[in-house]
Amino acid sequence: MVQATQKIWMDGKFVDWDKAQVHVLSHTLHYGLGVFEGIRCYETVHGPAIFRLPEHLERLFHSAHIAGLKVPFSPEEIRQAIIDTVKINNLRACYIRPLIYLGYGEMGINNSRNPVCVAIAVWPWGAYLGEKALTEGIRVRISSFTRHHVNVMMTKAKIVGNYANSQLAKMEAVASGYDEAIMLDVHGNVAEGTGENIFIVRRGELKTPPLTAILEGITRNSIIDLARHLGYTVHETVFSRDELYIADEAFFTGTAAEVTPIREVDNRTIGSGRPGPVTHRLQQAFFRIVQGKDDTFKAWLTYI
Ligand code: PPE
Repeated sequence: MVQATQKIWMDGKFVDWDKAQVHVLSHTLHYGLGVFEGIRCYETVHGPAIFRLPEHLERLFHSAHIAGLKVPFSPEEIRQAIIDTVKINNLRACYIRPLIYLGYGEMGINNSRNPVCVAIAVWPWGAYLGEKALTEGIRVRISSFTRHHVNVMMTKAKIVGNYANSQLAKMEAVASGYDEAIMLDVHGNVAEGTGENIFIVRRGELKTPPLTAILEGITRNSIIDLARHLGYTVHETVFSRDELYIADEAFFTGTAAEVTPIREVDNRTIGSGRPGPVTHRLQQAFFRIVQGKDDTFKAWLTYI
């Protein structure tokens, strides 16, 4: 169960966690058009700080723009509401979930007369794929489900309905004994995890799929910058499933997943079967940054 906190921000007001309710005929609940964000607030050596808040805020509004949702609040109002929600709940570290959804009004596909509503909830969320995932790596399978074609769903937008595809892949992977799924795009190249971007390391260089059928991950972007800063070459390029099999290292990135090593794909060991040296170095550097211990990337933290 999600760990309840005190208050949830709904359309400009704080309501008690248990009273944060919507009507069962809320449009998004039926037709899946809504957009959301996933953001982490970390406990740092200088107090709680939100990781890459401006970038998450920008992506939230871009998602709404792509989805054709007119947000009845300005980015500045939502920025302040996010900070206030973290503060009022007295949490040092938490996951932050802003959601823009279509509320109660008309039924039917035409949503033009349904109100656009906004909610912001926060809760403590530990290691997404388990504590051991971060230290030992996870076992994944290639999904039998394909990631969205670019003109079927808009994957640059974090649209609620995009996650039906993710859930099918996730449930299939878990039911067949794996920790997570990797989805291929319509051309058969590696796309992303159900809630993560993916990187491989081959011959000392990093590869990550280009921004076509995938979410433009903010952790992905951070790891690219960080890896280049540490002197690695990073290619944003397509690669196939068999190249993933013979990678020296592989890992997922995401707000929830952070930097999670992948130790096995389709029952084939990746590299040594342990988190590799490049993955380990990037993971350590990432955690130092989010804990406020690395001044080079201090602009990535918004202290609250
Ligand atoms: N791809 C997908 C499909 C995705 O959902 C996420 C985040 C990413 C890539 C990584 O993006 P970023 O967080 O900006 O680095 N998935 C969010 C939802 C996870 C959930 O289970 O809920 C997240 O990590 O917050």
